[in-house]
Amino acid sequence: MSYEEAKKRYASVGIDTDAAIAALKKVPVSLHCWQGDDVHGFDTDPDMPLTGGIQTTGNYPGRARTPEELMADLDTVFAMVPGQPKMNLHACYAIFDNGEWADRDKLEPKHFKKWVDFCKQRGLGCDFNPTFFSHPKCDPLTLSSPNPETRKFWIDHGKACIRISNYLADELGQPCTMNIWTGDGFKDIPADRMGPRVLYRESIDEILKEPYDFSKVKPCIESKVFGIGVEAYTVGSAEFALSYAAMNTDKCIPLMDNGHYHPTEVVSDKIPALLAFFPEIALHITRPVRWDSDHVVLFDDETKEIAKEIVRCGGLNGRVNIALDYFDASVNRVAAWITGFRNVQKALLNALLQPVDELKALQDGGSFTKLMVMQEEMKTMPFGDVWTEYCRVCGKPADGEWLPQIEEYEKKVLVNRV
Ligand code: RNT
Ligand code: ZN
Repeated sequence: MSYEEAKKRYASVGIDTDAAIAALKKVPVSLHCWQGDDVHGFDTDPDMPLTGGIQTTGNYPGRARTPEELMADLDTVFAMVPGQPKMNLHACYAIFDNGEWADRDKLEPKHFKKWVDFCKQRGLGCDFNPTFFSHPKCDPLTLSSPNPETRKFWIDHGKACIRISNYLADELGQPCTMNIWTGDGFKDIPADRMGPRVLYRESIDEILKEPYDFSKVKPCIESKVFGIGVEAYTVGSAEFALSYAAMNTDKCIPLMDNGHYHPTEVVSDKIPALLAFFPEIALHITRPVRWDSDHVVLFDDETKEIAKEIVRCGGLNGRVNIALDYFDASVNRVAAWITGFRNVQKALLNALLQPVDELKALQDGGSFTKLMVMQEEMKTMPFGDVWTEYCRVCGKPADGEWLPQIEEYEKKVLVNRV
């Protein structure tokens, strides 16, 4: 079927495909830099293990080892994805000039100047994350450590990151979300579950005392259920993170990562619950397989439902900050990056092509039979033709056209990184 025919089919249920395409083109989706190098970064020795209870598995060739390699890979991703990407950096991706180095508590905006130049040249905004893991000062706790010296180091890191986020927002003219996540927790049953949480709360309070304009720098609090090696207790649990955000709505927003809940809980259902209270929320879109495994995002049911809730709740108008968070080292990393980004675009486009008002009227009128049938029949609409048109309008390859180019990039560039 051609786009023109698809457009007519959608018009028959009251949907304007051109309007959907035009709307999606403008929605920023934050692309995480850490898929390109297995969450290593550049500020610690290359043998520093990944800590914090997160893990990349696989040893596919081609991991980016330098800022230049990572930026080249990012450009390859940008060439293959439709829509409006935004960069998302972790503090450990600081770029130091000729032998200069600064520890995390001493990081400065200048260590991100090269990233600012990179974003400016490409017209991108940039989000930011303090890196509270993979560092000798994790004892293994960070912001919730009983050791005041450890806590101070990490509080100073958080403050430095606010100053850097402020710099990114000012230089790039777009708000910067700054996500606070720590892997703090215990492998086995703790004796004191409240103490670390009180310290964590106080540490975040200290970090957020660093001045910032909340319309430009948006600190987020991300919760988690458990990590590898921290199975029994997570300091920043769901209740902790949500309560912190709820008690500090003038200072921060909650962030939900869909890998961070029990397996039968769904973030799609939590989005409208939070938006009933919070003016703004943030998301990490990932794919948990049995645990928070951070598999590449697919065009699967829950990703589609998350996108539908973002659209239905008016989240595309700035109320939902959308970011990606997955890391797979078992396949071509660049192809993984592209696949996840394109799938989030697909899910958002699909959501924009739903007859939201009509379905809502059916629900409100109690017509649940028709609601079920219509929702099912929307699944066989010619979505693929609208997707192909979206890629064309954005000047990006359609499905089937980009992988051969990445295979070439692998042969020419990635395999040489040994
Ligand atoms: C970990 C969290 C966190 C990290 C990134 C690297 O479980 O999801 O967001 O993945 O900060
Ligand atoms: Zn996350």
